[in-house]
Amino acid sequence: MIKDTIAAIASGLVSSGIGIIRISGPEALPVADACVRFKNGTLKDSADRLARLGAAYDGDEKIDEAIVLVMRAPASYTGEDVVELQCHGGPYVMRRVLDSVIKAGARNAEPGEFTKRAFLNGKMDLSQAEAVMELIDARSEYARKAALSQLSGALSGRVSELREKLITETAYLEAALDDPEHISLDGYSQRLAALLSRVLAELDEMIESADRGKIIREGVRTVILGRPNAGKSTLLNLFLGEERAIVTAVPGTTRDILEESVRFDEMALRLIDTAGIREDGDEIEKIGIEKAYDAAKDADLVLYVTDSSEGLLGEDRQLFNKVKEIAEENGAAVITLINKIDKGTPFSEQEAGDLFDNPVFISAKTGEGKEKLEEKIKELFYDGRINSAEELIIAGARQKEELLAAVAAVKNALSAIETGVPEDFYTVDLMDAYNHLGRITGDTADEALINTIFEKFCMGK
Ligand SMILES: Nc1nc2c(ncn2[C@@H]2O[C@H](COP(=O)(O)OP(=O)(O)OP(=O)(O)O)[C@@H](O)[C@H]2O)c(=O)[nH]1
Ligand SMILES: [Mg+2]
Repeated sequence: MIKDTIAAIASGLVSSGIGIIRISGPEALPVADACVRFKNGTLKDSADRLARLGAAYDGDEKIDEAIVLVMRAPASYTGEDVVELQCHGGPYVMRRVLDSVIKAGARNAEPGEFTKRAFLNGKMDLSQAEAVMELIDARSEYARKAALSQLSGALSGRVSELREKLITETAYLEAALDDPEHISLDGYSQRLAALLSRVLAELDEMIESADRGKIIREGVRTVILGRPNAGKSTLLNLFLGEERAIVTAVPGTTRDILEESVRFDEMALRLIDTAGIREDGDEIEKIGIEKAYDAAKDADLVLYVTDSSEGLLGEDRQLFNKVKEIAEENGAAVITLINKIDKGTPFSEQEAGDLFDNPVFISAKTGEGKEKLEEKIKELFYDGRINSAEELIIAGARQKEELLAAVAAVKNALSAIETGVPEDFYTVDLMDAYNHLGRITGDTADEALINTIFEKFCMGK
């Protein structure tokens, strides 16, 4: 049973128009009463839901004006009595109000503790609670939609359906084993095998969604590579719309890795600018080149930039082949940018296509060709891989592990059926799959798992 009352700044410690101090727990109303005053009356006997102008006090000292919101249990975010004080959004003001609330008997909330209470009070399941953070962290339209659909229970719904099937079969099996005179298992194994194959297919689909999901959540990890002076930093700046990276006519300008997030359409890219690759750089440059190769190793996409005004240099092709090898080894896609077309291009698209993968003609300086590049990225990473927005169900890394464990258990059951092992052996596997899926929704989650999930939350959520 949760007995204590918690409080935190829910709106983040940055200057903003309004700052919100959230109080939740059985003593939320008396605690708030001790630190707010109204023209008349108190919160103790307020309506179930209330919004009222008052003032936040520390003892007899007025700290700020505040709109006071009351949401009584169970109709609140946490399922407990909740009071929110909306004061002015200055970090200092909010701290003073929070201090006063703590003095009045609340305790500082741990990160994610409000949402953890919502979970413990049955307001949402574990995958929905995880979706709260995903929605806060969403960097693109796809990420937002995926998080919202998980928050609305789409993933939990599918997982629960599968669990339902597994438990129904287990119950039937056990009943039959207990009462073989009345319940026959003739032909049952075949029916069960067919059902488990369908379950497997669904699990596989969800696992696949997790792999796509990483790109949707975090953005396409895009590493810009090429020879010195090809225009890599200019390209980064073009995407950012500002002079973020230093650009000069001197080859070897960029020495270190530079990482920035950009958005276009419904997607997000993590763009990584690197040092131009050549043999004869100085010591600093050599370290930069090392880092460039390292970055390429965990890229989803490599943008290989070449200076077309220099013609089709042999060095460029050599480096391209090396980069392509690294990309292929690590499962990354490659797009070649034939850059500086504003200076005129001494070769055709056909010739570029023969030498390089996915060539896109572009001028990083003028922006010509940027749309074609975006189209290409969309084609490689999004088209046909993302279902319609409404059914955007994407499993996260943690969920994927449980799905994989469930797959292993279902496969065990299937091979037990195949080898004709007695029925009571498969119930163990079915229950195993059932329990792993339960860790996604939280039905079978232990305290340690729950704690590790909520520890990652931000303060005040
Ligand atoms: N005309 C023209 N010049 C460009 C274009 N892109 C880059 N440049 C110029 O090429 C030079 C090198 O550009 P950078 O963006 O610094 O090239 P880089 O690949 O980052 O070079 P390093 O950091 O040295 O590896 C600069 O003078 C840019 O202004 C382009 O599309 N057209
Ligand atoms: Mg550069």
